[in-house]
Amino acid sequence: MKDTINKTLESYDLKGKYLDIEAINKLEIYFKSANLRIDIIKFINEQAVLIIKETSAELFEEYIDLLRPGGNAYTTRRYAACIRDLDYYLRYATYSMLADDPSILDERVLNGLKETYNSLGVPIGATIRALSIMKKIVQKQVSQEAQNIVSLPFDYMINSLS
Ligand code: CYC
Repeated sequence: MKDTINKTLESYDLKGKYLDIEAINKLEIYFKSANLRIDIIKFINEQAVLIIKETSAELFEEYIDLLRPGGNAYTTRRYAACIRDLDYYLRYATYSMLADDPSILDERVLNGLKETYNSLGVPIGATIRALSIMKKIVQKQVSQEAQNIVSLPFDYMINSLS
């Protein structure tokens, strides 16, 4: 698990160098965005249940067959697994937004996920769609300057599953 600070320090420590202007600039940008990052994750934490509810409602409206016999989210056990997965995506997205780094997504969410989904018949296309719906729902409720911070982890998960 990395963030901008330990990523920068690790690389300068490896070179045995003091932080140069390039590193300082990078850190300054990160520190300046810290309050915004905190505001975003505070908002998402408070709205998490609603965000997941809206995401699943939109997803299953588009992919209604998933809820019917033979669909991957059919039976309450599998429906619950799907809602739980959406919650994982949202929670880890907030961690990644705070760190400004996607490595936690690789470590905790994405490693082996495609293989697991394929072996259980969880449709990856619908999962990617769910991530993009979730991203849109969060984006429309945050400020203009928060848009990139919000989109980064969702785009990262979407790319990794594509
Ligand atoms: C299952 N989702 C799973 C499983 C894992 C994950 C490991 C198999 C084990 C289990 O059922 O718990 C995902 N587990 C994770 C992730 C983490 C983790 C991401 C990181 C913290 O620990 N089905 C659909 C929808 C989609 C869906 C498109 C919701 C977006 O049709 C999800 N995931 C889904 C379903 C299952 C599942 C239905 C159960 C499949 C089954 O058992 O047949």
